[in-house]
Amino acid sequence: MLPLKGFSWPDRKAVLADLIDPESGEFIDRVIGINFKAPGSYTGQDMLEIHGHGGEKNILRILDIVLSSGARLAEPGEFSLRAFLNNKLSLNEAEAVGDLIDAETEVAANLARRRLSGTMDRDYEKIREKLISILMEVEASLDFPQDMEEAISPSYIDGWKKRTGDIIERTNQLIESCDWYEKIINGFEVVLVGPANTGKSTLFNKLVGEERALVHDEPGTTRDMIREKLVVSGYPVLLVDGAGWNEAPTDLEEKGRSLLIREFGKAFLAIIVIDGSNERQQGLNEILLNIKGLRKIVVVNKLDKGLVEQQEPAATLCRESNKIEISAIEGKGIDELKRAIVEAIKKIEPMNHAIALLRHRGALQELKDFLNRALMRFRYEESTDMAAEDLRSGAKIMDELTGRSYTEAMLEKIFSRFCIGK
Ligand SMILES: Nc1nc2c(ncn2[C@@H]2O[C@H](COP(=O)(O)OP(=O)(O)O)[C@@H](O)[C@H]2O)c(=O)[nH]1
Ligand SMILES: [Mg+2]
Repeated sequence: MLPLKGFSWPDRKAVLADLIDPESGEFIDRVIGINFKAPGSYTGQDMLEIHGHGGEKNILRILDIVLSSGARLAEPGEFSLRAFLNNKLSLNEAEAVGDLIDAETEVAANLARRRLSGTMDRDYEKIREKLISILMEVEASLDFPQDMEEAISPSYIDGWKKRTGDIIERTNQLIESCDWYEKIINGFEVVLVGPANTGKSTLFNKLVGEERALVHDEPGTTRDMIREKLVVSGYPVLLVDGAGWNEAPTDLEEKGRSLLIREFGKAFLAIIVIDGSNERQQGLNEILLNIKGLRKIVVVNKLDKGLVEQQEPAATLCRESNKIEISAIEGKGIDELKRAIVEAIKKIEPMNHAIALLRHRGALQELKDFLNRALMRFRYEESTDMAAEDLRSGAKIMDELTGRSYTEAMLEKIFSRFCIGK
């Protein structure tokens, strides 16, 4: 029993109490104590919360008294682990708590909240149920072939095919949601690209809000790649400034260019910056060739100098895209550009379904492979028992994803990233 004077242990009621040092009898703090009787607590066990006045010295003294009265400090994640073991929290919800704590942007926090509200568990449960109902029918057709003669008729198999196909589609959406989540954590990579001297580095600095990249009127100033993380309307963006394109690159510029080309493979979006005060854009054809297939925003810079009519291929590019006219130096059009970046991001946002955990991507991929195999066997009317085996493997994966089966190592990995007290 803790040395709390006046504390009378009612369940789930805040009680004002004086905390006394049991050794010296000295008054330590006037605290609020809340007693939670099992199973009505976060962990599902008996719990006592003590709310003292803030301040490091005071809190440490309170902690000291609690510890010398027989308590011990919790391991990182121990509260949530106990909550999981006492069925207060699903494994996925516990992990969402970790994600919520780690979230660096509002969007990431919202995704974690969506998971914490159980949307993902509900999605997984639905998939598991659907999968098991197909499996049961297939197994029945194997166990009682005579009774089920009808059941293995083509119309039945068609039903299995369709239902398996539906689960595959759902699994695909979840895998895509992992890609989205990864970008929410690591940032949507946006690469600035264009001929030399069009103002890419000036724009980079403007977007980042500091003088990060060197700006110079001499072409070829930027050769190395510079990256900076920024948050645009709550979305994390990894902005990359690299070498420009000119027609006779030096060795060093050539190296910078190949670095940039490699970057295009990972990028989410390219911002093509052209100099609107100049009618000819060096190397633009080659640039366009290199960013083929990438999402694009065209930016016409140096609005303050007055824009001139563009020669090809810039003329066509401007006509066919939603170009944005800006002055990087004066900061004109920057908000519009930011809006366009956010719009491109939002286009791929998974709206109406759960966002899976990154840790689940591998398992979801495996599930999809098993289901595709089962589908193939149904389609080519290969032996149904092989299809059943694939479905069973898929169901096993769903047991893991729903937290029905887990290993010590998994728990260790999930809960060890929590900080103490969670
Ligand atoms: N007038 C004007 N000059 C600009 C603008 N943006 C960049 N510049 C100038 O263009 C030159 C090249 O800029 P920089 O950012 O280094 O271009 P980069 O080679 O594309 O990175 C510098 O002299 C800048 O001051 C702009 O919006 N208006
Ligand atoms: Mg530059």
